[in-house]
Amino acid sequence: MAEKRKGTKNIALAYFGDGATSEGDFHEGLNFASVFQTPTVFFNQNNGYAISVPIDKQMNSKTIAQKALAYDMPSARIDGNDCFSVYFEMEKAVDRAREGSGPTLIEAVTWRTGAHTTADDPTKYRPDDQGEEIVHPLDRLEMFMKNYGHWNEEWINETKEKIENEVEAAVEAMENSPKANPADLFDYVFEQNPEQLEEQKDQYLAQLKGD
Ligand SMILES: Cc1ncc(C[n+]2csc(CCOP(=O)(O)OP(=O)(O)O)c2C)c(N)n1
Repeated sequence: MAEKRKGTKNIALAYFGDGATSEGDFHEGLNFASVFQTPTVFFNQNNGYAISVPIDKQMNSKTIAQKALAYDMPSARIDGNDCFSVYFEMEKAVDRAREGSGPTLIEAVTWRTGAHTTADDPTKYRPDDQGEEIVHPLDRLEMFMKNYGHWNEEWINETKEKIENEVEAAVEAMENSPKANPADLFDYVFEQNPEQLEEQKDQYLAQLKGD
């Protein structure tokens, strides 16, 4: 909305999971964007689970895309594992936002191949064979490129090497960056910390020092 008021062609992209759509903020956000016709694209990554909660236990609607109807907002439910579908639907929504035609909701249906976090164990709540048939989007793209004669082994290898080097350089830069000051966790929220927070800060810093 700020960009709209400033008169720029900038837009905002909001990425969120299926679980996020059951939070109030999602609905407030959609309503606000619709009322003020903000240049926003809401991109929902529906991977079927909000940590351990399957989508049919989390909502009673058939799709996430249909929720846009209530806000009179265009929406699309697409195959989120299809790079082209994601690209072209996103392009349409971005163009619409840029030309001042308001927000869009995209529901990209995909699958979480691994755990939610390292603390999560999906074997506890997902049948082992569920999602077995899903082909990874990059593997699908590779198959497409090979089938249609766009696969250039040399370019692929060069690109892989370039990306690996870029990631390694970023990791090295990160590892060599100055260590954060743990006291920052407690500072800069209140002008003056409440007593309890000061106490926690002292305890925490003492613990880090091994006192
Ligand atoms: C406001 C708020 N409520 C609850 C949580 C706890 N929480 C963390 S992740 C998560 C589920 C998110 O589900 P989804 O949006 O589908 O993301 P995904 O599981 O696909 O990563 C919840 C409930 C939180 N981080 N913030």
